[in-house]
Amino acid sequence: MEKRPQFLLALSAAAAAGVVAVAFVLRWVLHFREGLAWDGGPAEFNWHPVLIVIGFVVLQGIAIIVYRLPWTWQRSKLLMKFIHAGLNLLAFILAVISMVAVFDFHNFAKIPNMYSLHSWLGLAVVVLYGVQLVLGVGVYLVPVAPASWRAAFMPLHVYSGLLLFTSVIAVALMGITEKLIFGLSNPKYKDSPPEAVFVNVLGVLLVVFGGLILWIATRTSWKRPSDQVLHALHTNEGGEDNTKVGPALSQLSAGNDAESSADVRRRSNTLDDEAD
Ligand code: ASC
Repeated sequence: MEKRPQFLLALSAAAAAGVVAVAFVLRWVLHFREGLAWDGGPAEFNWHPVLIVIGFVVLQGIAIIVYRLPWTWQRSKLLMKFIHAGLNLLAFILAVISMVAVFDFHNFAKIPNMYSLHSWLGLAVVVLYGVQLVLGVGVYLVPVAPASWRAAFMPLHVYSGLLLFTSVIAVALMGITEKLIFGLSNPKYKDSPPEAVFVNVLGVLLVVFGGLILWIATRTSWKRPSDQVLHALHTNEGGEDNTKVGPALSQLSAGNDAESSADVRRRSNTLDDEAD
């Protein structure tokens, strides 16, 4: 792997930001707020930020970069796809439970639902995440889609995934801000009580975590080797500098300009199998 120390640095920093963000959201609801319960009250609402940070931010972030972990490159691609899909499914389930907690709490306290921009964008993101999950499983896990479809859909799958992840963080920041404005009275948010400062730091941690995950996910040289080969072939990057993706690409692309995606895919699977 190219620039392995930088990769390990970015990964450790992301892991640290993720762990500290989870610790912060737990301390927020357990120390500054009403704790956690499932009773229709404020302690039920508190599951919302906790499950969003654990599931929708951190687990989704891990799901995005599982293919980048060099020690998994010896494992089959199929296993990694199950882990990627499984983590995303878990993140989706936790996001849904976290929304049920909010609706429950609102209905119990007779607070209107779905009036804020946070709620509109949040619901949209959860629904679209579900669509992304179903399409991802349908195209890449169920062995029916032809390789040409898989390849054609991949840029959209990657783009939507990163857009959804970024949106989740943006919507979480809106939710945090809302809660601080609604929840703090005497002293108010504008008076910067300890809770306000603490939770502002949680927001900063979410942005740092998101930024690191996006950085790791968008470095082509940190891709799983067999995927680098596919990427280079699909984008014609292999033309000038074959050394970028190692000897596998030179072998694959030599005299293979008209190679079909099916061939590429078969070869890619072979590469994966060889690594097993
Ligand atoms: C898959 C898979 C990939 C892509 C590729 C098309 O199912 O494992 O790496 O689709 O074949 O981009």
